[in-house]
Amino acid sequence: MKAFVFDAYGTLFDVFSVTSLCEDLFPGYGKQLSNLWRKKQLEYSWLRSLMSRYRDFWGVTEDALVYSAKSLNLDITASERAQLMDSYLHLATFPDVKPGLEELKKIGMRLAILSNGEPEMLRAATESADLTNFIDAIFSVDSVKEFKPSPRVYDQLPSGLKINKQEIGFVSANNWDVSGASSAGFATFWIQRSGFETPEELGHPPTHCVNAITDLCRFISPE
Ligand code: 2OP
Repeated sequence: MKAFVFDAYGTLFDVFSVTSLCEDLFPGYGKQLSNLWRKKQLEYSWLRSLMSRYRDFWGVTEDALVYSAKSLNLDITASERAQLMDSYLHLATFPDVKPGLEELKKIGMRLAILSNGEPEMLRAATESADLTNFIDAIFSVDSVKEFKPSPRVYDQLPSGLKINKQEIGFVSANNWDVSGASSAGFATFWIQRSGFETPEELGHPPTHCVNAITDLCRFISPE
């Protein structure tokens, strides 16, 4: 294994760090709004792939926010919408992210991101979270105009990193994303932070399950 490639939203960045702003803007609805927003964001990405109607993830995320607010009967102003969208550029990272990436970098691993995110939003979130020094490359679905779990998305990794598929480990906390990467032939690491998530019934299980990014270095044998 020469490189670890990480999913972004839900794996490095905590998409539910928007919940407190949702609650400030819509008291009593913070949790519901942030949960529905994430659920619809993913649904729209899958639906758009099936419809062959790609729209970048920033647009998909905004559409999902508008739908979610409407469906909860929340009157969202243009400025509230902009504030919530802006929070996507400054998401918090999970506590294991920085120490885990630091350890992997120290032992010489190449580290990259492969995400549904559109390149500019990924760059902004990476910079805001102070991860730029750890990440060697950022790959986005935007280059293939189809969302995960299309195999075309994962297949850009070997040529992008200029290494063999067998030398790449794909890391995600999103179990369906792990299934997609496993199905595309990559070694996969499912980050199960809560430890009790149900594996997908999609027939392509993770190669390894770990509790945190800090557990990944034990899979690398010293040279
Ligand atoms: C990502 O591609 C799946 O949202 C997740 O970053």
